[in-house]
Amino acid sequence: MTHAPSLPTTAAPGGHHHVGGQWRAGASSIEVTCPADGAVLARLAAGDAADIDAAVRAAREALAGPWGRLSATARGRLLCKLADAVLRDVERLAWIEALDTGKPITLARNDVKVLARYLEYYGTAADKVLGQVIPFEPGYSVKVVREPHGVTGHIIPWNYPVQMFGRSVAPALAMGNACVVKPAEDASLTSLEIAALALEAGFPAGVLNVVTGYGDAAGAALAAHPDINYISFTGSPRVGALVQQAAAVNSVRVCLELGGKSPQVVFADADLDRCAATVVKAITQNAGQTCSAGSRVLVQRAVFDEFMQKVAAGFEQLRVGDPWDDPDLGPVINRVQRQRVQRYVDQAIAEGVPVLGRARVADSLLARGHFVAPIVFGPVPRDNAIACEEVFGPVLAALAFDDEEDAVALANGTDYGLVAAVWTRDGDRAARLVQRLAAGQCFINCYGAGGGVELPFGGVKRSGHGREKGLLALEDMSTTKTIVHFHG
Ligand code: TXE
Repeated sequence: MTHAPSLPTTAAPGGHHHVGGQWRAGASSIEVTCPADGAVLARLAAGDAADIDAAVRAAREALAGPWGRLSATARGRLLCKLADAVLRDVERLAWIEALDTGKPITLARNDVKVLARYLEYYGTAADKVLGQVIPFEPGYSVKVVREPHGVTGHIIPWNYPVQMFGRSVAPALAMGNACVVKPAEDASLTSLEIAALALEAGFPAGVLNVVTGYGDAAGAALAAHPDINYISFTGSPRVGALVQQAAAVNSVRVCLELGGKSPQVVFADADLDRCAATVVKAITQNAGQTCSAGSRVLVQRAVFDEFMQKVAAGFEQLRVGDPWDDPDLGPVINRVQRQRVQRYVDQAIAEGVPVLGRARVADSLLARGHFVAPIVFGPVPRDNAIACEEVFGPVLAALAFDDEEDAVALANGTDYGLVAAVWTRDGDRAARLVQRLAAGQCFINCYGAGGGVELPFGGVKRSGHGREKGLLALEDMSTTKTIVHFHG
């Protein structure tokens, strides 16, 4: 296909939020463009504190209404019905997502299916969250029950909008919270569609509200709102700190997922071919705009050249193109992100860091879209910016290490700690290594492992705190009440 398809029909009228089960007109509007060709797709409402306030009130009213009295089983059924509606609309939602974010259509389809999987997973788990009975003094019965926080806020980034929606919102709904979602200004279209589908699936009005707009207005108002009880944020460390500060004023619990500089540690005895293919994909999928992107590869010196030749060959074969041509990777999200990535690349080149390989991007694409050429550097000096900072683009930094001790020091040597991988045929070494790696998720001889919704996920150090995905998310999305009954 050489021409962009047009945006599928949307339930959302342009310039509206979804609050209290209704479309709410916004004060002014944001132009939505496709990152691949700049085509104008839609207009979004630029929400402000009044819109956030209306959404929080709608959520509070929903908690006081039938939603607050629904059984866990009934809540779960609604989530499963929403999953069915999402699966029925996979094509429509995937095309909206692909055009809005620039990601290849196959990746967008997968993201929508992952959303459905989150809804189904937490829908079927909703009535399996158990409490505790605690032995205490004679004459007392003590139990601990799990309760929802109340109104939960969800600030979502633009890199995987539908997936992040599912990851953050599905466990919150399963536990009986009412949600206010602030999607990223660069990728809000699918969030509005999911809100409309939730209403169709039978969720009471006000349970799931979406306020679009800029971070420093709508996002900041949500983080600082005195009547929310929990906030989940995925984005940059800078804004994560702002969100945590704002929430601290109201003593609101925060879950932060702030990205990473995730290392893959490759020993000489690894399956180098399978590893090289995985390393290429882990930093180029979604144009490198993935919190868990494998942005550093640490290679044992003895096989550095041999292994990096394979990785470089993989980079050179990558197809960069428009989302509708289903390439390996599309453009990055916007002009600012493209400039940010390009600055890192230009600086590394100016500093003389060797380029091992890069993919070609057609001039016609570069002229009209926010495309960047995937590139691999190495050996990168250990203190170089591209070895330490999150670039959030298809830029891989390769570094050499000597032995296990050196590998651990290098792997743990950044401010981040989200994901790490070890590649070796020596099982004992792999077990030793993962014990010492500072990361919330460790992989052995694989990476990303299909991104299973069942696998708890979250960071240590500056990658954030709190746990999403898996059953642990249900704990994060709820609080406990201890009930002490004296009966003599
Ligand atoms: O993120 P922001 P940006 C990283 C990545 C990227 C960098 C900048 O390194 O290059 O961050 O991206 C909302 N109060 N990640 O500028 O600004 C904003 O509207 C409340 C990693 O886009 O953090 C959006 O909804 N909210 C990452 C969300 O925060 C505010 C995903 C994220 O935007 C706000 C994205 C404020 N003051 C970027 N300001 C990951 N961990 O996956 C902005 N927002």
